[in-house]
Amino acid sequence: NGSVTDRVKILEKIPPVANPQATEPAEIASNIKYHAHYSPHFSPYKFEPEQAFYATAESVRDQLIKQWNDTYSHYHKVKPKQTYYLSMEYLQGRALTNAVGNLDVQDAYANALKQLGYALEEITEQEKDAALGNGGLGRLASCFLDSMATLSLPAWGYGLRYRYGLFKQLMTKTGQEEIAEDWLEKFSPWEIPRHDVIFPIRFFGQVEINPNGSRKWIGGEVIQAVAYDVPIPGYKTKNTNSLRLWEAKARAEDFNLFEFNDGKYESAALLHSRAQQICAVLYPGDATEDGKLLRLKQQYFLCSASLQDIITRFKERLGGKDKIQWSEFPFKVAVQLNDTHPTLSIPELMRLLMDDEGLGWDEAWDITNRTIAYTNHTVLPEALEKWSQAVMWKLLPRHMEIIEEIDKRFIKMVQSTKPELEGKISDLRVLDSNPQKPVVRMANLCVVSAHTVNGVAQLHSDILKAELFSDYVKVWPTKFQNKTNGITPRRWLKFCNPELSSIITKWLKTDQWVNNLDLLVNLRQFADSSELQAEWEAAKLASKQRLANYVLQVTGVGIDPNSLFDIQIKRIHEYKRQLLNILGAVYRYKKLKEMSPAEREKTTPRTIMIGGKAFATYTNAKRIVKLVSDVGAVVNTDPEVNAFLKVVFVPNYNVSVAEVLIPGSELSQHISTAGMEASGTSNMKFALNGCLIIGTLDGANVEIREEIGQDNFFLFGATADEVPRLRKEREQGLFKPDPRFEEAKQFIKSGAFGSYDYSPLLDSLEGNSGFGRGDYFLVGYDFPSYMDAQARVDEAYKDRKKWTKMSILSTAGSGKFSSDRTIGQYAKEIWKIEECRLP
Ligand code: B1N
Repeated sequence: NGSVTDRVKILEKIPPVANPQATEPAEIASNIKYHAHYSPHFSPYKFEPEQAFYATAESVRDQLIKQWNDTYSHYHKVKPKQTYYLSMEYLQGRALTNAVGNLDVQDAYANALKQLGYALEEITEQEKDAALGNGGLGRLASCFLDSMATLSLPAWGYGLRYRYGLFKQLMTKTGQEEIAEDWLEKFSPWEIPRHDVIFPIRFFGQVEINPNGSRKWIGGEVIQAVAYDVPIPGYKTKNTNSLRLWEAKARAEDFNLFEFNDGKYESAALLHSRAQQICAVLYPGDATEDGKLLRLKQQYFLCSASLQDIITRFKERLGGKDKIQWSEFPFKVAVQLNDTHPTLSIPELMRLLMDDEGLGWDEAWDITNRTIAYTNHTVLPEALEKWSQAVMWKLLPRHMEIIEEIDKRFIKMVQSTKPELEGKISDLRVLDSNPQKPVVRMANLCVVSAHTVNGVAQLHSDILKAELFSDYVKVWPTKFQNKTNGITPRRWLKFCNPELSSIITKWLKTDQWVNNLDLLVNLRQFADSSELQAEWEAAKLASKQRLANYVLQVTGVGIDPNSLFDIQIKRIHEYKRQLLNILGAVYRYKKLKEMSPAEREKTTPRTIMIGGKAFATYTNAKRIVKLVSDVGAVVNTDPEVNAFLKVVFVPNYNVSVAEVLIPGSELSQHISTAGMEASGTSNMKFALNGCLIIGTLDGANVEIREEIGQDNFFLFGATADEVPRLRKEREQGLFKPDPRFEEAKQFIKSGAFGSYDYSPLLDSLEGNSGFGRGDYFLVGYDFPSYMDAQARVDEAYKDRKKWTKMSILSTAGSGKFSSDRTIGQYAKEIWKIEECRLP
């Protein structure tokens, strides 16, 4: 790592040669230099880390594009049934490490960069995260893309190319502040603009009835959807799939030259600026009417562009046959809706088939039903989408006609086949015609229209069948399935934790576990080996050290790698109960203060780290963030106890921060109120990296505990079936709080952590406060069993041999949670698609 001039000198010795097929380090170095030299983005006379990143990425892209084109022609030739995964969110994170890893050119690139005076790790750090998602649902979509390519499945993602993704979280004196994160500031080397793939998208307007009775949607405003393709390489396969992101663009003729020349600059470009709004930001707040309309426009934009594209490809692959066999469509196309956000795909497919292709209702309905499947990701009532019928009639009049017809036919079908459900029809209907506020219930539209509905963990799927969708089960007993979520072992073990990965490969004598994660069970037989344990501990310590360096760099707080690293990272939400975690930390701090120095020495030193973003308008979530950082400020500077306890709020949690935190974790918290977290996926990432879990019987925790063994899981708390009764008892004033819970709250109220007004937060924990929801999330009820579980953690950590064994058993039991397993099940049990591997 020399100076800039050294680097330029090194660079001068390497000839710039465009060579997309480069495999040798010297050739790759020349190809990187070619991009540094001839790509117009930077001065060819400089070669600073940022420019080196872009040139390296462009070199990797050369290889990706080759494979991506080959994959496209292969699918085009073989014409397999293909899946299209529709999602409003993708949390891709960084792509460079993943691309060189999946292409298996990591060493060659590291070597090439060395010749150019750089370390690969230094270059990968330059990349911005692509954060086109909010949390678990978006990251799941990205893990799925990785697995679909790795399994050589003909399966593409569709999404939106947001100009600004998830905000950047700044921590200030007042707590969280949001600022726009400019992931496209320079440009993204991973996207291929497709000016040849473009579709018109209509909004508003009216429905015209033709003399033959057919209908046509006309008028309103029309904008264009332009495709940007992101190549998705698989691991140990040449298959490279597409993530197609749509961008909104006004037509040239919609720029009003006449007005512009007349000095009316803004109104001249009105349609251009309206088009720009559509992909401007991820999930604009829907508190205002305008925000709501924009979100609905985004959803329709994704659905319409994707379905027009899918139909175009279906016709192309039929190869110009004069009569299109529409009955073939469900044998060539599977569409998966990632939650209800792309529900408008249902009426849009109906509209395209009937109004554009001339099919009748029954045929169009049969095709739509056999094509579309829906995944539910939440039972939280506030997250179940409902759109105002009035807004829908205005924006999408033809779709509302179709939705009304679906609703009408559904009612008739239930009345004739399930008369015993007569009394339930008003709840089951797609339209809620409550005169106060008539809405369309998107989940109902999905259940009524899709051939399959799935939940994302066994417990969640059981709850869907027993509660949310129980009456639909009586109508369609076989429609409901479970597909427990998974995570990609490439990004979440092999690439983010190379130390642990090499140990696993060494002991299993194979690296096949990377795409056959079930092989990890073979580690069980070595769990008692002191040799493996020593290697395992050394790897963990190295990751903890790297994490400690990171925390110091971003917060200025020094943490001790010999303390127990305890982490909770996820979106801040009351049901996820970060408040339970911090109340536990407050109690621990108070007890440490009361101890004698000799007593303190006997405790297990801990570093509690909490990270996550609060939705900008979710005030209680923001108060929790503020409380965590205030507690940290006091505890970390208290010389009496700060050798035994640190509390750190890790700012701006995102995918690449997770890649540093997870390998360095020893205990992670997945402590949601039972029944509320549909699955969770970070729990799987932690377990895979040998981190023990303290958690409730919620979401995928249940299955993780089954797989790794109950002795290796710190369980506490009420179960999902007890929750309704406990809430009722709480309301009736029958709850007797544990004195430790009262003590922790009182300590905060006493001002120990500053004068910020925490009363709205603390009041939300009270039974009949009228404020909040009377401890709706049962923090008070679960507090004592949580503290007892934490005491078991402290004890267990003292026996390091035992702890390391438990850690090995966590990794060994995580095979089930590979997204390769999940996607294999979707492919076989829902999509009915097969591998289509490039020769
Ligand atoms: O989806 C994840 C699960 O692992 C989590 O448990 C679940 O909470 C998460 C509205 C959502 N459910 N619903 C959303 C996201 C964005 C939005 O605008 C709802 N996210 C989840 C993957 O299955």
